Amino acid sequence: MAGAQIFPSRRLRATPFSRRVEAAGVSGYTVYNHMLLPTVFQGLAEDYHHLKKYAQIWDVSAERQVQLKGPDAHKLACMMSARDLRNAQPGRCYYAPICNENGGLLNDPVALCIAEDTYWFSIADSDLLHWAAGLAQGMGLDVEVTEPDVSPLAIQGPMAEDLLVDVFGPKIRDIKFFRFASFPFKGRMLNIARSGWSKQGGFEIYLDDSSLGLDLWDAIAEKGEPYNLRAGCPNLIERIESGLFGYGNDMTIEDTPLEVGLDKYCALDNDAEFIGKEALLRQRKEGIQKKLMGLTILGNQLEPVSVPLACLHSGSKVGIVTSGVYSPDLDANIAFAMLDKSVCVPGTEIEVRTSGNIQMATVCEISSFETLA
Ligand code: THG
Repeated sequence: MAGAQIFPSRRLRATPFSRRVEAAGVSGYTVYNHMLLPTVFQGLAEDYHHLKKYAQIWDVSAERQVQLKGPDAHKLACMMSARDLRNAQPGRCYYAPICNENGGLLNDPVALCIAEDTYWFSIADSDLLHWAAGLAQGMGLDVEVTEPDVSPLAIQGPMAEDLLVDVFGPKIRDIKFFRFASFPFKGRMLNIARSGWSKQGGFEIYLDDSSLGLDLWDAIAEKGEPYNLRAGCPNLIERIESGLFGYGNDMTIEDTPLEVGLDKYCALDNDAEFIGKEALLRQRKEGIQKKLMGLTILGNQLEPVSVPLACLHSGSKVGIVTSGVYSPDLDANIAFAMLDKSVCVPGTEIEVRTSGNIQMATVCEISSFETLA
């Protein structure tokens, strides 16, 4: 990839905010749900320090919505979601692992209950639309499954709340974590949730009319100066420190929610029915063979992991590093690794094969990165 550019075409979709993202000097993209998702602006570390102090505006349009609408929308949402959505309430968001019949993860969206007969699954990077539409067909359900014109714009960072109060008014403060409410903008009502893929606090605005994208960006940017607002994006360093997993990187169809530590989002102890439940119950009974753990890696500063790095213990392969990077604030290389259960005890020392090197590493709980500071 060195120096090469991503060649544009219709398949690689722009977003309602792309022109502003480019004007702001985006310097790296990834492809996510067939769409451009920024990864870097001024530099991974520069973006990270700024995110932890000020406010950033993120084009996360690539978190596409799979909309279920109709009399059977609730039924389909419940069948798809390992999270118990039977009592889902309009105005609430639910982090909802989606499994196949073997318990393998297909996606890990945020599910929004828009109305009793309307759900949005705000998806990670996989084509969940086809699974949902196929289930609706196969089960003979009365529900429309579509990808509506909805593009999330995130405002993240400790100053995000004050900034959005200046744009949308003081009612912004009343939105609780993982809830949303609707706010007027240019004659439309936009859903705004307190959520987002960082642990610095913030909101996600679900723009449901692409033609207003630049106006929305500009309305926020106009009030941004007191908060040192910059364009940003989900930040690799911050999200690893914060224990946020990325589908396709830290988990795939080969992994179950139990192996990724998402047990608490799975309805295994009540009579909720969902696809994959039997497999997960069986796995819980038999015990998992691998688990996503934290790692601190000694030695050279780690470059962002692009291919899974082999983990070794006494000469045998015991797993892979799925994401990893050097954290300036922790002054440590931190990583997620899918590891054989034999080494999943915090404190266990293993080796990681980085490009041309073997580096010593210590297994830890993912939640313990913050205690390294
Ligand atoms: N926002 C929206 N859509 C998304 C993401 C997002 N789709 C893709 C991806 N991110 C989905 N993955 C996650 C993972 C974690 C969280 C959100 C989306 C998250 N978790 C909280 C935590 O870990 O503390 C709390 C979850 C809860 O309590 O229910 O925020 O970011 N729109």
